Amino acid sequence: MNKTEFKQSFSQRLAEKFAMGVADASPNELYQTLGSLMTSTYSQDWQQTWTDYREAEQKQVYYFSIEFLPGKLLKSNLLNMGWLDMVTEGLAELGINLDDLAEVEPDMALGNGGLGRLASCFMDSIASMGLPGNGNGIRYEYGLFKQHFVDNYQVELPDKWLQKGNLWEIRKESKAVDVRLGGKVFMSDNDSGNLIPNYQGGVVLRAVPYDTGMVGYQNAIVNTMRLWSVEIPPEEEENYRSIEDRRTVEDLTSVLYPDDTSEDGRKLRLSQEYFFVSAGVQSILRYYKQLNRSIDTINRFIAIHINDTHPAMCVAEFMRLLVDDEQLSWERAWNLTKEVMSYTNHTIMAEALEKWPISMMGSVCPRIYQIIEEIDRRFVEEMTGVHDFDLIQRTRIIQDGQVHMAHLAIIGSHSTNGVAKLHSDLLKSVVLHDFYLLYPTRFNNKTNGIAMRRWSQLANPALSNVLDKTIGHLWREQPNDLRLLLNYVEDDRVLAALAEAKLENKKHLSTYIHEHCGIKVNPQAIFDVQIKRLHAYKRQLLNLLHIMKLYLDLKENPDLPMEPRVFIFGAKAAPSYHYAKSIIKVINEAANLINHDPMIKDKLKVIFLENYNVSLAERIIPAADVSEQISLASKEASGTSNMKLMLNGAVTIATLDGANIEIRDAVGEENIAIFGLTETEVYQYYENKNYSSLSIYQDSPIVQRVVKTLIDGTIPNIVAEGYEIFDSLIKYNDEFFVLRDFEDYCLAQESVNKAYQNKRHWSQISLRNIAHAGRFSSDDTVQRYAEDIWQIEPVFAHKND
Ligand code: 26Q
Repeated sequence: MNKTEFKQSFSQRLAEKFAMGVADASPNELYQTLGSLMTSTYSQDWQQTWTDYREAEQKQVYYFSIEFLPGKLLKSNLLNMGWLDMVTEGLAELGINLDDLAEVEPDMALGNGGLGRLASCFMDSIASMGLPGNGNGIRYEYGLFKQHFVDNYQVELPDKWLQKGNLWEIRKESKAVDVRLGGKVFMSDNDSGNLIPNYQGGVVLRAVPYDTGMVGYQNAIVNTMRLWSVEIPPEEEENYRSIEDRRTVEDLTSVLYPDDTSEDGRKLRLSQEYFFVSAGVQSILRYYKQLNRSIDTINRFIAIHINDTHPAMCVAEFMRLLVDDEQLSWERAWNLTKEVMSYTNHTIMAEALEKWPISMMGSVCPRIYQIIEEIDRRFVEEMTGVHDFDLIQRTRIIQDGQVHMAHLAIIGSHSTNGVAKLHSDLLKSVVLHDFYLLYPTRFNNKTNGIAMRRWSQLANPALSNVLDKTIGHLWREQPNDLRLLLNYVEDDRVLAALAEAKLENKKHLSTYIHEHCGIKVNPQAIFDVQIKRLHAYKRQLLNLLHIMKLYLDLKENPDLPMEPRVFIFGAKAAPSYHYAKSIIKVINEAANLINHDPMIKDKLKVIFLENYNVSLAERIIPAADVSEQISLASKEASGTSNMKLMLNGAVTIATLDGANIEIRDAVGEENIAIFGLTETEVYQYYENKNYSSLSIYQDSPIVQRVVKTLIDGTIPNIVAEGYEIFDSLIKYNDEFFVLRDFEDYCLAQESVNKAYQNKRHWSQISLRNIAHAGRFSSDDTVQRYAEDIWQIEPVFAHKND
């Protein structure tokens, strides 16, 4: 399609859909029109992709994830279709600004943070690499809550993202499957002497898939993200007369759990897990049977990936279908299951390792529980005599009345990977060491990556233009080409152009800040950014304490030589995470104090932007000068905002944690500010039990002065929260070593301040960060998953000409 044809089709579609001309249409009507033109165009490729996979009998991967966080799809689909420039220009000629339409689309926020966003970066990359892969998840009626600040507290509002419909999805009623929940099960022999399950009670629910096309980057490939929604099967209607009964069913896919660590498991969450696992695995087997191949070769055609433990029941559900329905022997079924399954671990935090009480699992999915018991029994039997008793007890699936989901995922799969080098090493040496002894070859690393096109071309056109002019266009497809920038590290014109692009982005963000917070910030100041979920281990508190130090220093000496700084936060706290919410309150109150203190002027501003999400990330990241990656070493599995910020030229202040280490290796020590305890030192403290935050507090006047601002009235309106945080640091011995790292952090901050004073030098550091970011492309990451774990290969893209 060319521009003229596009304009014509667009106007025609608008007339058909809304009986309107461009002048009368609202942004939403224009958005709907453009979207429908796009979907009806790529649907041919979508169908063709599927046909090609089936005809070639391609091995396909199914990425099971209880969260996906795609954000908005309009521009990314336009880019991938190769339409972005044409549509931008065509619409402009019709008097329409594409960005105004894009604004209308609600963020698809079916995830909490890193894990969900990673899944969506992977979906983009899998399609863009031409790899046969599908997403499998839940179509939540409500996405992650919307965050508002009331009286500087976080308040959660429902995210009704589907209210105006969702033009990217297709409801596929004919592909629905039934999922059984609850009831009882007992096994008996059938006529041919095979053991079969008999179910009593419980409910049968319909899982209806909604498919969304995952458009590959200009390769005519469109893969599928399949999200399941619950419905009452029409034939069961009479059993669901009361509103209450109906509601218990609808609840199943109603809301995303807003916690990014599992606290005590709730029954509804377990039901959600089984629901999407069972629906997904059943539909995979239905597809496979259409191929008319022996069930014994299913591992050559299907790979199932378990994204964190939430879908770990895939192991047992796959066994159930092979053993109960296909009547395979346990041994055959088990060998196939292990070959099909693979698992990614995203955390070492003990409280986030999922466990379910056996009574709950027995009541939600009794047959699955039986199968897990049998897997556990055979595991113990197989290992007895080979490994020592204690090791077996520590690694078995069922312990102390609980089902350990990570154990199920590891035992039932052929691959377990971490998400950054350090994290994968810690899995082997500490967190999952026992399993490493049992299955050394199953462990591997796959460092996370990001969808480069979204986080550079789409989010940062100003930088992209500079790159095009400097190193040509190829980086857009080959992110490793960003290295060519290094040839310009002494080129003043390029350095100035980079600085100019950054300034432009900072001006845009300043406008947004003014509109949303009523605060004027100086675009020439250092924009210092910490954006991620609010969590004690991520240490937003450390950032705040340093801000308070700067504040006190400035109060003492208003002429302090210091580059003006704007500290920018974006973070949601889990609604039930009291401490995290207190941190938000305290940062907001400190911001209010500092921003309105006439003595401070433009030197220091603190901005906490409400409702951090993918779209807000796309505004903040291009404007960032400094990237805060300050988790306690060993606690952040990888991080991915660190990669996005680096790609956009921000300079990182970091602990040696997660992928920060690989970022340092990429850019070199002179181009990153590293501080703080190493993971080894942290573990030494654990071992020797010799950390005392109190003695640090007592020995350091600076620490004392800063920590006291929490309780001495310096920050107003935070009596309860101030004491809560003060106590966490002093009375409860500072679990995340904030005080231990404080002074080193201040030094790192000071070095950043110094570096910024020399603008040319700063631009050079920034350039080196951009130049080395290519290695974190999720295109490469999924390629490694494809080769090492899934054993899938690209299809040759068909040509649609
Ligand atoms: C579990 C049970 C009940 C309710 C909620 C949950 C739950 C939900 C989400 C547990 C964990 C999560 C999300 C975890 C997560 O986002 N982890 C991050 O994953 C990123 C991608 O690998 C890493 O970069 C981050 O380091 C890691 O924190």
